Amino acid sequence: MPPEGVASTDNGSTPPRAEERPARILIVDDHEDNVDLLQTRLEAWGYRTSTASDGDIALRMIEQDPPDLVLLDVMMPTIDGTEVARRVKENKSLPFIPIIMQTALDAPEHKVAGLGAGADDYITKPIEFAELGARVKAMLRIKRLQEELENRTTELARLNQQLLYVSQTDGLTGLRNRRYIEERLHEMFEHSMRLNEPLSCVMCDLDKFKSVNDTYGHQAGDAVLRQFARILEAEAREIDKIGRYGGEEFIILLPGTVLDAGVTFAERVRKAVEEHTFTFDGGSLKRTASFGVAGWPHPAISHYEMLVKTADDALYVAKETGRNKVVRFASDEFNAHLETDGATADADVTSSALSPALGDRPARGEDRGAPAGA
Ligand code: GH3
Ligand code: MG
Ligand code: MG
Repeated sequence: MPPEGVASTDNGSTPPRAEERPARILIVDDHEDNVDLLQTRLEAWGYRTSTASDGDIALRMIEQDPPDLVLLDVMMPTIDGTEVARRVKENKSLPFIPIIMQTALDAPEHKVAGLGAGADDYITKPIEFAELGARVKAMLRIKRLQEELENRTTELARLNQQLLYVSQTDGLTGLRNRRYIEERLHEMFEHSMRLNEPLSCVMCDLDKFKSVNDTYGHQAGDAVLRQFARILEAEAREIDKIGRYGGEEFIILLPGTVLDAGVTFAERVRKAVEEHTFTFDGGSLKRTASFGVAGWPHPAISHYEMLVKTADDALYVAKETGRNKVVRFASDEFNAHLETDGATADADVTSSALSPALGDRPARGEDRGAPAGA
């Protein structure tokens, strides 16, 4: 009989392969003679065995050190085999353990009860050894397939997690990428409208960043971007969403935050950037950043895309009016700039989100490009 889980010839004389330990079978029977007989035969086939003389002991052994298969007698004192099968199959902390019930030939109801309780197969007494060998082998094959399936499922879930992370993350800074932020923004905006909760959006962009690359090289530029990301993380709250929106442009979504508080946050970040000395391999440098802040509720903002657009417009004004500053959407400064910029926008109408002056300029997104490694 060539048993499963043990490489062996039909007479079971070949020792198990070294890399694969032979399957361990728990024999549960209250008749010592039966136990001895089964144990001798299974061990002769190369399996490892352990034995239990009643259901209580069997359950304890299974829980402590789950065997690969249980050969389970039905009629036993204390807990009978059907109950043992039921408890083993109910215990979700256990791996899949095939159970073969040993039932009396004249008690078909035992087969029905055993299979109903979760046994995987049965064999009738007196036991025909050729049949026992075949059934044990078949059950161990199923167990191995089951384990392979579980391993693959676990691996697949791990890979899916990894894929999800990569698809949402900016490779250079480790921040969320634009796609992720836009998805969250959509959700957060809907949520805010539903619960009438404020939501602020900060767009920020490093000032004269191109010159970092031009003067110190791209590696130094990358180092600055990474450090800038860490400053944003240090200043934001756990619930805020920080993302890299483009090359050297970042976005922060601040749920439950009114425009004033969004401006305070941006001002704090601005100061932190101004005070920070960026270091890179071979040197250090100082840089500043500009910020545009918009917040819902605002009459000009009725759609989540408009929240980003208005923050971006404010950022544009911050750049135009000197950099290293925070500009609030629809503030006096914002509106005054639009007027000098040749727009007809009226601060009270607050239609500037879509004003010709800002609408005509090249969309900031166009020169953003895809961030390296995003
Ligand atoms: P401004 O103050 O108006 O924002 O000027 P700026 O130089 O920061 O802006 P500009 O748009 O002229 O240049 C942005 C530069 O950012 C150009 C691009 O090469 C650089 N950049 C974009 N992504 C990366 C990146 O991943 N790594 C590095 N090192 N540079 C990047
Ligand atoms: Mg019995
Ligand atoms: Mg810039």
